Amino acid sequence: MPEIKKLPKDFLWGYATASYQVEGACEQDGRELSIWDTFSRDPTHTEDGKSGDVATDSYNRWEEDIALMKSYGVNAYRFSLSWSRIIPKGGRDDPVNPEGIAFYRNFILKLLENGIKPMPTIFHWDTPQALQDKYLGFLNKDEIVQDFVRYADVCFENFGDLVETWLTINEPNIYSILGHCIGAHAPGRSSDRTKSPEGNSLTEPYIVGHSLLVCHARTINLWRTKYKQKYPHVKLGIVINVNWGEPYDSSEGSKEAAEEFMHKASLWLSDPVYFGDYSDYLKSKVGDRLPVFTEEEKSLLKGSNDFFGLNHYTAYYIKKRTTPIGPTDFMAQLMPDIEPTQIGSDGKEIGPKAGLSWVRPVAWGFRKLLEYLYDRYHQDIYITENGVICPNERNLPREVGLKDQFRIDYFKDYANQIIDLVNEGRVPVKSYIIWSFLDNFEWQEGFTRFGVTWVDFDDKLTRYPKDSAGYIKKFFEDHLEK
Ligand code: PNW
Repeated sequence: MPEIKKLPKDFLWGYATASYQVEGACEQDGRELSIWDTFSRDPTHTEDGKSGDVATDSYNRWEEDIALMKSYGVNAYRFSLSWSRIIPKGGRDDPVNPEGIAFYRNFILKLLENGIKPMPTIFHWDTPQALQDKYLGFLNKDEIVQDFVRYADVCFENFGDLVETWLTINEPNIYSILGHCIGAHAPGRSSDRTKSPEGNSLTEPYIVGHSLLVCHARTINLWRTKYKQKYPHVKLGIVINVNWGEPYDSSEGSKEAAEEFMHKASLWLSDPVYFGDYSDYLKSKVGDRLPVFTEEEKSLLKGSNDFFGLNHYTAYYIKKRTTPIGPTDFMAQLMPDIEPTQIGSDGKEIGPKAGLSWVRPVAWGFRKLLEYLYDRYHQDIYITENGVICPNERNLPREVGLKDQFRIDYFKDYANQIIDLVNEGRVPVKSYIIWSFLDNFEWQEGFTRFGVTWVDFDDKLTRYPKDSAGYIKKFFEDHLEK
């Protein structure tokens, strides 16, 4: 028997969700609406015409969910806090909702009681509607920053004694682009004038991304000045979505295109966290559409991560654009000269088709990306999301769907990249958090099946473990040092 390569026993592994995708209870116990409630209640905005009003009802089934998670063997759980449940109107002078606080406090205590480390995300896209109405949310940096930091302060004040790992903001790149360029996500501002006559798709994503970064920086500054001394062991970081862009072929053009992809899709919002400013490369490409940080903001941003929070799903080949941009092409408006493709120059597909067109398993891309990020930032990497939907999973009957071998293969290949990199001493990866614990509300896609747990959306939202949940449990039993 070959010796099994191990991960250290403090390696964090478990599953992730986000408040709007699972909680439901959207007007229960004082919660008020977020931009996602408003957006998804318009049936033209989701694939199946459904909203997340009920989602998987995890707000009411939290004890059952924690028990299930415990049975999966995890040692960590990443979830997000709903801003409008904690401060229903969102603003710095608005009242805190005691029921919201009690819910999350009990929830976190129960996780701890079960040996599961809480990894809360402060903001996973559900901006209070009241703030969107009042001043257009993240389009107004000076307003949102004050409200955001007060919200973060309420979170730290109430849960700071229980949490060792905080995620400030989930995927500012996706929130900016999908919400303010192609309009597929809330608040639905878009280049398509029939959807959003007031939007300006080429500048707004950069304004929103900028505000999110300043919110992150000021939240970290708040922590470091007000709480760090009391809880010195606690770590905080922002989460960036980074997919891998592989040059389509060995031409200079493809190499340049791949570099442009990495910068414009992702490094855009991670470089400032390490270097205090956007890269010169990005500035040269985006020009005066890119907002400018003040000197104070630069110094607060630089070094504001204790780790790199990485959400990663897939890889693309990148080449100079040769085909016209489609109206919903993800990110294309912001990078019109380059073209991501899933077919290589050898005519072969980059990976097998999955249940969502943009995700294909490409485990070698994960390895390349982890090396690339570590060489750029020299910091611990926490994988905060990674996952896949099986082909046609959305339409399968349950008995078939529970046998999710496609997902098992994906996790086996991706997790093995981490094990290799850690054992080679090449990249310090400290967590593997899988998207997702449950099938849930997948934003504009409506209800899909990203989970290791099948949720019966037609019958009482009953939960059924898929084969992958058992596989992963055993995988970590075998690979974590005792
Ligand atoms: C992430 N893309 O979103 C989010 O953090 C989760 O809330 C979400 O459910 C999960 O990934 C699966 O999609 C993304 O189009 C949404 O490249 C879209 C993209 C990437 C990430």
